[in-house]
Amino acid sequence: MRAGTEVRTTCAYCGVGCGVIATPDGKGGAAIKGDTDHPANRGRLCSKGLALGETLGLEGRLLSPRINGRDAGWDEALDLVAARFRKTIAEHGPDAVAFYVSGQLLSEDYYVANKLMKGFIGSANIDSNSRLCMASTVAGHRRAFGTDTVPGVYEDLEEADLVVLVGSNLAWCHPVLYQRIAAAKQARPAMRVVNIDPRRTATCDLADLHLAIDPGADVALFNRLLARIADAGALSAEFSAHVEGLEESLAAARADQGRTGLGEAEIATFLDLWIRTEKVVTVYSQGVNQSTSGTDKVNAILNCHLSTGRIGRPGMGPFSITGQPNAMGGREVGGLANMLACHLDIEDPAHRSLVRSFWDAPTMPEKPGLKAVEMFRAVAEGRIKALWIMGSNPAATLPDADAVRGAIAACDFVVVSDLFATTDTARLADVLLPAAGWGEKDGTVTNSDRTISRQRGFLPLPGSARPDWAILAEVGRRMGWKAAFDYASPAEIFLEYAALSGHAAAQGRDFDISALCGLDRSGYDALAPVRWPVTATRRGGRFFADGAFFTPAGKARMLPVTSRAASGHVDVEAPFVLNTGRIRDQWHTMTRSGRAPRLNRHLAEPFLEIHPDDADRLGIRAAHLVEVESRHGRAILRAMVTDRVSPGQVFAPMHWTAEHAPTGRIDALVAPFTDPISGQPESKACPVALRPYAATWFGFAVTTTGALPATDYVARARIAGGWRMELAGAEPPRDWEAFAREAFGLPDAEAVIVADAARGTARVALVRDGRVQAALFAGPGPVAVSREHVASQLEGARPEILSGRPNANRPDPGATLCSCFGIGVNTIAQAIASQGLLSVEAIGSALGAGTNCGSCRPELATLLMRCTPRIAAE
Ligand SMILES: Nc1nc2c(c(=O)[nH]1)N[C@H]1C(S)=C(S)[C@@H](COP(=O)(O)OP(=O)(O)OC[C@H]3O[C@@H](n4cnc5c(=O)[nH]c(N)nc54)[C@H](O)[C@@H]3O)O[C@H]1N2
Ligand SMILES: Nc1nc2c(c(=O)[nH]1)N[C@H]1C(S)=C(S)[C@@H](COP(=O)(O)OP(=O)(O)OC[C@H]3O[C@@H](n4cnc5c(=O)[nH]c(N)nc54)[C@H](O)[C@@H]3O)O[C@H]1N2
Ligand code: SF4
Ligand SMILES: [Mo]
Repeated sequence: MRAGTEVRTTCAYCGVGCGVIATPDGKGGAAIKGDTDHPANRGRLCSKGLALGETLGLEGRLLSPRINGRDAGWDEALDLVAARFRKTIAEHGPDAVAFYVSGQLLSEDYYVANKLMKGFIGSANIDSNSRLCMASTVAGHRRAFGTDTVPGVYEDLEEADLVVLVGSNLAWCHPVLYQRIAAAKQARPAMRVVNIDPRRTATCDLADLHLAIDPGADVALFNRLLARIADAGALSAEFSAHVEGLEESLAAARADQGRTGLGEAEIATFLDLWIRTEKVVTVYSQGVNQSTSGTDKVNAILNCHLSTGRIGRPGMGPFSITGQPNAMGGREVGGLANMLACHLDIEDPAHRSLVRSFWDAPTMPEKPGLKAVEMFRAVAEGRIKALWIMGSNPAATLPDADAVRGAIAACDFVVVSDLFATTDTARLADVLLPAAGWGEKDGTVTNSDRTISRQRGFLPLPGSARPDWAILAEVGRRMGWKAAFDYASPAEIFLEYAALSGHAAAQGRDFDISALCGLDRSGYDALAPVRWPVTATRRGGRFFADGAFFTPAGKARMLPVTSRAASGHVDVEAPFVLNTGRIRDQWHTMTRSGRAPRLNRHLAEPFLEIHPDDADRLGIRAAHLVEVESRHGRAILRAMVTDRVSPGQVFAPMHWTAEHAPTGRIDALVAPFTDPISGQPESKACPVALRPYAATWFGFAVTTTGALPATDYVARARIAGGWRMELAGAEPPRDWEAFAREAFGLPDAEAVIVADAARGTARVALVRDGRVQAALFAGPGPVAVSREHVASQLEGARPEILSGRPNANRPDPGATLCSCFGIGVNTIAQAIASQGLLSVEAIGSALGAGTNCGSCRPELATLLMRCTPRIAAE
């Protein structure tokens, strides 16, 4: 793509699916802005989307295939993969091999992977990280609707009079949707928002009511709602003709004695509001899905909408929002072990034979394959002997992650396709295949409201990297299926897929994009965002207002469900419930977002939110370290003492891996409990024990080298020109200079040392040619230096960096809140106080903070609340 040419594509991250305009600079980078024509975002982008340009550099990229650590050519690598898979299948049968794929693949990649495994290898052992993400929703939708259909569209969130968020930190995880709701609420102040989450998150800023529900108790609450709907005479007589199972569901709801942890008054407020507001959308995400009762939670929510007929009409309906950019597309292509392409069912013989004959395939599995957690158990037990992982980092993100890491390491033959060789999973591969990444590859993704958008390449393929679909098709051909995998472009794959969807629709399925199978190559290249269904007669609307469902009887099914406690409540030796999730500026295992210095300035270290009462009782001090232990593993995290979490509950982010903080791998602790129906793991309620970590020294460092010190505790993050690190240990080093040289890999640098033996503090700068290569600040307690200042001084730094703070005339900005303009929390607090700022808008006019992407606006509002009363009191 010529430098300066604008290319329309779709964001690489979340399921909002924002349109992005990338303008390549001709040097491997690109300027990024929001696409005002894209229906998902109309020009808005969040902090992560805006920083995409900072993640494109080739540093650390895997640029050629590798076999057992040595560079290899594609022919050798692909022949080896094809031969080892063929041999394993010949010796042990098709179920001895597996693919673990990802909602971050494009639909075309995903379609080919699924076709190869199910139709040609003849096993259903292809599962996806969507099992950890959307599986409970898929199962709940299929139970209720007969298909995995999202009934609504994004506009419903704006047209609703009540938006209920259940287990969703929308402000941080779907920021542009959050802003759409915020803008709608500002325009129509009568609109109400309820947030149901055990934690008080940034999303609460928009909420009129926050229900800090007990972990796992959502079924109990929505059963209360269903019973009350009936009592209040709010059942829809008209819609009931389209629904089965009302009586049984109502009986189960009335009988449910489950506790919610909420007060009767707040429950009553919520029930009344829901019942009296016809236009209600219930949005839900991982607080619902990632649970041992995830599928029942989904159906408990759907029951309420079905019983009132509030579904598929403007401003009303249940709304599952997807996580990954192509989580939805993966469901459509049948990327889960229990699905076939185009929402066809693996258990249905007619569906199997349709897909088999359409593909002209030699075989088709008759039963579902292994779901993610079972799949890695089978790897551990040696039942799976050849495994191919694409676009995911399961050694860090599956529950019981240390066991998963061990299983992958011990597997006979492991192939990993990724952009990087250094992920926790890639390090375990026998064969590493360099995949093309965002900005380099072409295809389609489907977002949360069924809108299909093109991702378009605007950079050349780096090194010998190839798109995933092309790698998969090559392996298919080398395994002997030349005609079936004879694709020359993603367009050919898409057209085949669109044609199959027409046949699926003829079998009574919802997913139908058959009108797109007439596209030619240039039509595909130019494809504008389009919401499915896309048929000769229908385009993109809502589902189910007409009462026509995809079950055999054509009716929706309400399901009797009963609440049960999360597995997190049962362990006396591990009395805390560990909840896990996301932070605003990082994406999963940080392989991409972690490269953007500006995204590391918000929260640079793994942490544990713990209630002040619990912290007091256990002697855990703010900013000190805390050791967290479960039956499966152990982590050391920074204590963030806050009443955002309730007593007895703690929260940790999921993002840190061995690459950035070896003791921060939170999934090492998470127990592999799964939902009995969906197989989705309970990532949000694991029993753990806590204790203070007895560090005798703490350190903060900046370095130009990438070396990861072998200290008891380390967390590193990229900054301009190098890395910043937090360090700690049980035994203080005897010689700080020697320690620094070894830790940062700088044996020959000159050292400048300022030490205070009495206090036990030391500051060491390692210098080469007058330039600081590393600076370490250490002491017996958490070190108080201006981290932002020190980090900003690394490029071209002089030994004066050791003062650790800016000159008196340059105040310390504090941790960055507004990442677009790089404005720190201290700067904002200072302006609130000195200028008497009273609103987020006023902060914006004074400093610019919050006026670009808006992702920090909820935090600005919280800061205002904290700072303003103090001003009033002064
Ligand atoms: N910044 C950022 N955004 C992302 C991602 C990212 O990595 N970073 N990842 C994307 C992906 S793949 C996904 S799946 C989405 C996830 O998006 P979300 O689901 O919004 O994010 P989480 O932080 O995983 O969890 C949401 C909330 O569920 C709450 N919760 C925990 N247990 C319960 C419970 O029992 N009941 C209820 N009601 N709530 C509970 C948690 O306290 C948490 O605040 O985010 C997407 N967007
Ligand atoms: N404790 C806990 N665990 C969780 C969760 C939680 O809330 N709590 N959430 C779960 C959820 S919802 C999800 S979605 C998962 C996410 O977990 P993962 O999918 O394992 O995490 P990512 O870091 O997104 O991994 C994506 C990998 O794909 C690579 N990659 C990027 N683009 C491409 C490409 O185009 N092709 C190829 N081949 N590779 C590419 C990246 O470099 C990265 O290594 O984590 C799950 N795990
Ligand atoms: S909300 Fe942010 S991360 Fe999600 S698609 Fe839009 S720009 Fe990307
Ligand atoms: Mo996800």
